[in-house]
Amino acid sequence: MTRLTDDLVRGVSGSLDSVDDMLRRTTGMGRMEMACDALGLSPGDISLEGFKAFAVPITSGLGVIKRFSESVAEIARKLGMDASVTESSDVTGFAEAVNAGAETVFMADDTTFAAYNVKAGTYANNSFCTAAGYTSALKGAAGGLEGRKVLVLGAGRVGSIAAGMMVRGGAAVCVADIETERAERLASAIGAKASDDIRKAISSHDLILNASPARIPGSIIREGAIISSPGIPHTFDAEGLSKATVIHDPLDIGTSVMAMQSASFSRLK
Ligand code: 2YJ
Repeated sequence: MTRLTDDLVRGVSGSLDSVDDMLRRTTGMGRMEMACDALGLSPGDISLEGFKAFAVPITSGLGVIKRFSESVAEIARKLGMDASVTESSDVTGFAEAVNAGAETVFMADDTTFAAYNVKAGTYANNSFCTAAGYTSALKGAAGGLEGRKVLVLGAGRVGSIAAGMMVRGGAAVCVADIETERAERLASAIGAKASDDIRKAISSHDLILNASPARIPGSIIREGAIISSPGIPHTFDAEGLSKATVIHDPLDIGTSVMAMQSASFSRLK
């Protein structure tokens, strides 16, 4: 799985408003509406009054990513939470958050990014929430996915979850992966089709959920395509960006869904 980097996270703080604008423009939903839609909820279903959240820097593995915890807390604040970063890291930081009355504690190592709800004793997971957020964004931008052909690029964690969600939502899903067998395994498990020709699959789809790190050349993207693209690194050329509506940010969409799912564990009205 791709790990975020200092460079990818550096721009997040400054782009919170533009991500919200981009979501409104392309999907008709702002961050809050998209996050709730991804969870099958409405903003009015969750009360965030006095909701305390903390992001705890985690030093294990490859260590702390500059501004990661700060950016997570900023995203939670944009949703109306009282969110901050703990002074301490790791287990001491977790204890600090709980002692300060945290309802949700965000923390990520190199494998898992979780938003643990202290009251409910359960957590929101970034892979599920990223898949749900980008699926909701694609659905919003496409005006619904039922009966529509959607290509899922990448049969990893996020792609697999998103593909399953879209099949259950009535979309005709085709899965492609550089490891053809992985795409075939996923497709047969969820009732989708698999393609062994990625270029052909891209050029024959108007709706794409790109959960892969692949660079998609603009020359094979259809004019007017909608690409909901959690994949990191995010590399589209000028031609691709001019032909397609591309929905992407490195942290905001997935984290927003996590924040709202975690809150829903204890604050559903
Ligand atoms: O606290 C920190 O600053 C770091 N330990 C954050 C690490 C962030 N982790 C990742 O980027 C991993 N790829 C996990 C994200 C899960 C994606 N579904």
